[in-house]
Amino acid sequence: GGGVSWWRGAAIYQVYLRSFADGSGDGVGDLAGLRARLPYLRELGVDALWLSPWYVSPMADAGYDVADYRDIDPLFGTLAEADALISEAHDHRLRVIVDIVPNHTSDRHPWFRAALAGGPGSPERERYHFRDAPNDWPSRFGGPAWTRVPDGEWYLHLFDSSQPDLNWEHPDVRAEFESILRFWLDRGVDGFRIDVADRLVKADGLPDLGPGPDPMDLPHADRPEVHEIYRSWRKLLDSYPGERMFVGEIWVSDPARFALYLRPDELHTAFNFPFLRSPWEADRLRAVIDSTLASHGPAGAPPTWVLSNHDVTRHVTRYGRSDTGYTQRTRDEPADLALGTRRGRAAALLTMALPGGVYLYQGDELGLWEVLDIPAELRQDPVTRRTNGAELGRDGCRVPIPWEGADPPFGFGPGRTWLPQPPEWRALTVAAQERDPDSMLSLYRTALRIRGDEPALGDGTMTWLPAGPDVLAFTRDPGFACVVNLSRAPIELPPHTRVLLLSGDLAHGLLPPDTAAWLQQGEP
Ligand code: ISL
Repeated sequence: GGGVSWWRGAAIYQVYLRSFADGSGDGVGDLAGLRARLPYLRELGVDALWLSPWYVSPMADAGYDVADYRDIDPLFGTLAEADALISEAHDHRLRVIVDIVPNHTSDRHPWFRAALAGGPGSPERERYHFRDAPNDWPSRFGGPAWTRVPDGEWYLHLFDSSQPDLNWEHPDVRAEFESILRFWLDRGVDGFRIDVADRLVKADGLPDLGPGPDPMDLPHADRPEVHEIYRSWRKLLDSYPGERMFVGEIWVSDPARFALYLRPDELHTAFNFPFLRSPWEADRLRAVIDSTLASHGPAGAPPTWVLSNHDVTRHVTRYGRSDTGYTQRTRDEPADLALGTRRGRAAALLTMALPGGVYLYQGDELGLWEVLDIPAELRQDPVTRRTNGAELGRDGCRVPIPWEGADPPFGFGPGRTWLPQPPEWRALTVAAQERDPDSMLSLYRTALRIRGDEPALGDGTMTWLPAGPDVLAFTRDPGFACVVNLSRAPIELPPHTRVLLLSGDLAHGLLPPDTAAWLQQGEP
């Protein structure tokens, strides 16, 4: 509705640039490819794009290892093309959110090079965490979080060894990131996605985790001092015209601690990972929806709903498995893709009907599944290497988008793609799905159109309706209801309602299992 900040109810589409569309012909997606496909995104009906990192990078972690925060990697294009993308997106009424990576730089960043050259005790080393000896912290990507340099000192990296953690106690670090935020705000971006937002500050003295770390007092995550950074970032952002926003990548499981990031003078929104992690079970989903609403209520921040991103197993695959783990741990967990797709369709309607904002990861709207059979030698995620192949890594959710045609590269670009696409994706190309009114793409387009027109949807409140076991049913005012059947049996729709949209056909007037309905409530 009028007057409400756009980001409170926005549908935001994650563009994973290297896998979206290839304009240059090198097999990697880029800004030229994205610019050519902006009409597709406008047509889809999303409000904003979040672009994964596009900065100069040696690409050890697909760009989450930044060597220059003020320029575009040549793999993706130029700064002039980034400017053009921002202005063309705005012409298409799409806002642009960029990814900021403040926890660590690349080991090729001039600061880290200077720190290596400066040697032990040099002021350049103080911008990172150098020590005589490591502590017991593990890297998130496997192995220890410490690497030794030739002069004998060790540096901290919570992720890959090519991603040294910055020391956020250092005034240079604070000043530099405020300057980087201004650089991109001045170029017209509408917001920032903050990478690993809860990890920036580490406990004094970098104490060991010990045998049973206290989950409420971790030395490497969610330190109380981190909030001061976001208070100053918020002031900076608010000094710019227009409604710009932050979305934090916050993996803090305690709802009260999570909510602290969403105080009115900190971040506008954060990704809802507890929802992403939930298996396709009504009771679990209901509980996570309730705790989400409870944790967002006090701060007044809108919730977000996320099904997939570039770090997790695609939800069509997750929902088609009995083990619903969200990380790519093991090799050959089978998935029933027909079941996962049916549930994915219902989940799309569920997330788009819940109060707040919704995130789509590119390919969600096509029903893409996790690609499990990428040959080991083609895998690029450092997770695969650091765990010696024990973990599959995240390449399977990063496979290039199939646009059109009967064979790979499916119009992604002229030649071979940086990761191989499954030939079966010929049924899932944009072109094939545009022709099919029952396709996932058609469902997303219709749902996003209704969501944009319907005053009840987006920001606001919801009320649970009484429903049978394993059924989620709720209303949004005025006059909108959503029913999701997670049971094994068909169910009746609530009385005095008219169907607006279904994720699957009714059977004899009943809503089948793993199917969702959007309904208009009215008089009998
Ligand atoms: O700790 C986690 C979950 O409990 C991880 O998911 C972790 O927070 C996540 O992997 C962080 O991801 C982000 O930063 C990484 C990068 O590789 C990811 O792609 C990015 O989304 C390092 O920059």
